[in-house]
Amino acid sequence: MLATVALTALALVPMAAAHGGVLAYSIAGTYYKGFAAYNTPTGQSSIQREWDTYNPITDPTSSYLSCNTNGASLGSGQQSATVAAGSSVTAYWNTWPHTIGPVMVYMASCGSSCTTATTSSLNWFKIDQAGLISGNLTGGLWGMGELVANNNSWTSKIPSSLAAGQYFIRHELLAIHTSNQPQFYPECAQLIVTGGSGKTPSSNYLVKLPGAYSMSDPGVGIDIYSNEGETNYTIPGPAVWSG
Ligand SMILES: *[C@@H]1O[C@H](CO)[C@@H](O)[C@H](O)[C@H]1NC(C)=O
Ligand SMILES: *[C@@H]1O[C@H](CO)[C@@H](O)[C@H](O)[C@H]1NC(C)=O
Ligand SMILES: *[C@@H]1O[C@H](CO)[C@@H](O)[C@H](O)[C@H]1NC(C)=O
Ligand SMILES: [Cu+2]
Repeated sequence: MLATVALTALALVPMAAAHGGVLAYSIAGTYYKGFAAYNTPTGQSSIQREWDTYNPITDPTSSYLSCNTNGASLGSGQQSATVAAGSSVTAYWNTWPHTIGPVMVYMASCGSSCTTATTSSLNWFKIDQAGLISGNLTGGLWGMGELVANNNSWTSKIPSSLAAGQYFIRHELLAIHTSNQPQFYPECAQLIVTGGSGKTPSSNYLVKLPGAYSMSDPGVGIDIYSNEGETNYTIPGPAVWSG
């Protein structure tokens, strides 16, 4: 019995270690711990929405695509980071095991409250992305490789003209090392943006998640090994809105 329990625990660890997500943030210089996946939300307090597993989402139309598994709010434990438009946001992952695929960062306005918002109903816009930076599909430098080289972190700027208000920031890694089997790793955190100059993205920059991606997108249902000499990659989703 004890042996069975020990083996089960051992079997789970490598799976968790093989993937992961955003564990913490530095927002305009202040450090915030994220939600602790694999733990009950009861008693947790975080700016990050709940997420329950280090495993990827493998269906681009999954209902969890916006903010990961059970991305419900933490009730009274749910917090938001107050930050001026134009500030930098750094997300920190666990030791990230994948280097092939793009990094994408989105935001969405929540209206009056992010804590009560249903993330799949929001209008998301992209503020940052990096796909194939140089070289070819199998041997080149990807956004995700740059993330790994940079202390498993990614820094983006909140557009300085963005209208003040309550927003999500959503970091997404799309690992494409397995042929025709995308792996999406999204995590969301709540922000209260101050300052700015009242600008908002027009409708052609706004998408629903799920809704923006499909397996037929060239950058989603992709077999990099059958096209390894190619040096172009089409990052899925809308164009970046820079304000
Ligand atoms: C590297 O990332 C960790 C969080 O994973 C952070 O605590 C540390 O400050 C970072 N180091 C540097 C040099 O930024
Ligand atoms: C892809 O890039 C790698 C690294 O530069 C190189 O070794 C390899 O030959 C390239 N593959 C093709 C098919 O061009
Ligand atoms: C690379 O460009 C070609 C020609 O435009 C296109 O057909 C192909 O889908 C692109 N590859 C990727 C991975 O986006
Ligand atoms: Cu993985």
